[in-house]
Amino acid sequence: MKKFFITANWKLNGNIKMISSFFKYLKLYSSSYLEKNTVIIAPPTIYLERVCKNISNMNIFLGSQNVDINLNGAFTGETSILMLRDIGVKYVIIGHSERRFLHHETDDIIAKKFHLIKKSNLTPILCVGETEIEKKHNQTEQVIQRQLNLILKNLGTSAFKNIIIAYEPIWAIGTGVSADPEHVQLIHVFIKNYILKYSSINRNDIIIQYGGSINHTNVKKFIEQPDINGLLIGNSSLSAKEFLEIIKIAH
Ligand code: G2H
Repeated sequence: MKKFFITANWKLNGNIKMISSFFKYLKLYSSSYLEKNTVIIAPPTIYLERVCKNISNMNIFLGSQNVDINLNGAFTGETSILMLRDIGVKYVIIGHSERRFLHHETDDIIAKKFHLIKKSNLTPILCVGETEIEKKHNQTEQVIQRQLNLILKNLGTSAFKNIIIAYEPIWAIGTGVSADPEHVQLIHVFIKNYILKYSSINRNDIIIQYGGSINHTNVKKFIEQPDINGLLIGNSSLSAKEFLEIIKIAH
């Protein structure tokens, strides 16, 4: 059976004490549950190394929540892909709606980041998704196409090899109201078909996570959908107990 990809996106949360108790709990109770799934944890940049030490003998991969478009130089406050790779990061989240809207990241910036991550042999987790208004106007597919197009244009048919896409309808993020799993399934099929139109990759190699208000009570129906290949989890990944509950259900 194919692996399921579960990413914890801690966003701007966590501290030294939380990290220590989080991994103490996971080490005690996770045992075999981590093996069947690919589990990725993306803490705030300042805690990447600390998390890296904690996962050293666990079946968990290190993810970053962001990366700069520059490799080095006079860019105060930024972190480059070379630095992330240097400390053991394997996955990088880009295009999250919080970065698109709060940090004014355009499709162009996101496409540059995508390219850089792939060139460095790390795996991008590219977030796409529509706002509530766009959904009301039936523009979901159009918005997602726009979010994918620059990447396709820049990288061509190989663009979507060895990457993860996360479909995150913006209205479902951190609201406690998740999307309807069957609707998400349809959107994932749409994304896969769109990618396959322009790529030489195998359908089974396209990995699409769903993100938006996932918790242990609503996760089962998402996991049951054939084209939901993983989850990007915010709030519910901050508690080791809740996060592990979700992993166990996906097991
Ligand atoms: C969506 C998700 C994780 P949450 O942003 O990326 O957050 O699970 O809190 O809705």
